[in-house]
Amino acid sequence: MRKKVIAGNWKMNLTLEEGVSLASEVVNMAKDELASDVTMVLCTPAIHMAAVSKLTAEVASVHVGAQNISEHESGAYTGDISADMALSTGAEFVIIGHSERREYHFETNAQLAARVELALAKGLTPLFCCGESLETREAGDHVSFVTKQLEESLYQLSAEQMEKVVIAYEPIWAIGTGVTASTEQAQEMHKSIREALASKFGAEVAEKISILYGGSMKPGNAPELLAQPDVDGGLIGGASLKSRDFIDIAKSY
Ligand code: 3PY
Repeated sequence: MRKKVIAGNWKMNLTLEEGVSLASEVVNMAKDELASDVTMVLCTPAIHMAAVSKLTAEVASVHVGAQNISEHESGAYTGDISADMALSTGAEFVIIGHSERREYHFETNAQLAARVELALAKGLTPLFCCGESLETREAGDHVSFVTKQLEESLYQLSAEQMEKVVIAYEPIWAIGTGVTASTEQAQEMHKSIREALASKFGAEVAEKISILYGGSMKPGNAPELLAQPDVDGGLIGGASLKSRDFIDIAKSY
């Protein structure tokens, strides 16, 4: 059985007070309503993580994640967050390679490979993001583009390390646009990601890896997306900022 993971990416939203209030609503709703086999992750801005971790400690199914870490252990990297710093707040997960970071911060596949390795070495679970632009999809190159992202950031891992990674497929054209990939498009890509992982790490490893869909997932489309055989969860943007919507997505399996 693969892990069912519903992760919220708050991005650069909410003051500390607003974030604590949202997290506390999510924790209370999760306690009352959430099935025990669903793992929820709140990927908050870095300054919220310690306070939110105190709240999520009350419920086994809700965890905290960082939105990024540095590939360096520590040092003169102004503004960056290290894996140890994230861990010290209580975070257990970390998003690596979100398309917004690839685009606005020019993160490369090689840099992301180093971050995935460091996260694993420190005991953080990487939520590794991949996904193609509209241009790439329209050119019919989406499968080869995403496979290359996997090859260049994950294929250096051992099978044992790979089993600990969660993948999030996020087509860039569906992020923050309100456009969602059709269930067929999502399933096709998730299946091809699993096949690529199987050919590199073996079918047994690939079968264990949770692959999340990200890109305008909301309560209305979550049940259909989560019903696809290779869609194991979601990385949720805007809808994770509303406690009711976020919990309803997690109840959509
Ligand atoms: C979105 O759905 O907008 C996301 O980017 C989730 O990470």
